[in-house]
Amino acid sequence: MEINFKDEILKLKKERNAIILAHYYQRSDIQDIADAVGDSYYLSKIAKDCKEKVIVFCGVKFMAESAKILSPKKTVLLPVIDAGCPMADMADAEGVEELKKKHPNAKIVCYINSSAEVKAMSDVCCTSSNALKIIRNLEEEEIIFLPDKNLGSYIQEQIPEKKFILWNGFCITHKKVRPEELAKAKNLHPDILIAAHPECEKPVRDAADFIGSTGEIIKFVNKSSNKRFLIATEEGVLHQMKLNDPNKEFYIPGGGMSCINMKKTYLKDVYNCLLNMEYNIELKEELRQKAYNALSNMHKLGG
Ligand code: CIZ
Ligand code: SF4
Repeated sequence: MEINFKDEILKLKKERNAIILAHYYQRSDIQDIADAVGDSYYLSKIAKDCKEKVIVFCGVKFMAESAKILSPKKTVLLPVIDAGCPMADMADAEGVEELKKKHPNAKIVCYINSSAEVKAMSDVCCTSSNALKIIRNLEEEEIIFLPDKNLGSYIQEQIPEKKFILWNGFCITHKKVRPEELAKAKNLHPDILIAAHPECEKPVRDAADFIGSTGEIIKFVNKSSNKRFLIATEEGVLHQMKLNDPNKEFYIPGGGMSCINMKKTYLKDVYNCLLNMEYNIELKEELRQKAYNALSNMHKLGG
């Protein structure tokens, strides 16, 4: 007999006293069964404050790790063990240590897309929705920012009075966008509005009408009375936009922008995750406490 994954997930979720969190980049059917859908900042706040004992994190590993760092007493499950983030993997603790020695007066700000080890070496964490606020709130003039050089250079453009030392990481999904695709869309539909994520490269950001995090892009689209939008970020965000505004038209550069890791999670994985209570995220307590400081500072400075 075929399993109705949706019904079984809802049943198991109750039995396990679990909450299902889904990132905006997840598949539509995963977003539809989730208790909360959002960006990593919003989801990390829910993970911190929720009453459920089990958190099923439909996203990539650094997100589930962040939930565990914030809620160590809860069981945090990642449905697909190899759903990672290549950008997060581009930074390592040894490299951060070296930079720290070279720039002893700098504050280390890490994008939430980083490993627990890198967070543990950092002073404060940020996401694309709170990075500007957090860095403006820091007294230090020198900032080591990692791992995303594109988000880093975007922040640098907005806060020119500070000195930035940027790591050389990038998102492979956002790197694929070419500025020609944006120009082509404008030629084809002169009324189109282009929204881009700051993980895109500078020529793409420069060609956009709006730059923001996933949540900010969704808000921008929702508030606008325009009909057509080109969205330069992972295409999962279109699901909430279409639910909010079914009459608007949405386009993606190159016809598609999909993060293979975000798309590894299917309903059957969420079902197996709740059935077998796997994959359990565990962290050494010393590492967790150090990484906690960076995340807790993010909530203090970016709240
Ligand atoms: O912070 C996040 O959730 C990511 C990865 C993107 C965004 O802008 O929301
Ligand atoms: Fe990582 Fe980019 Fe995928 Fe986000 S979209 S999880 S930054 S590879």
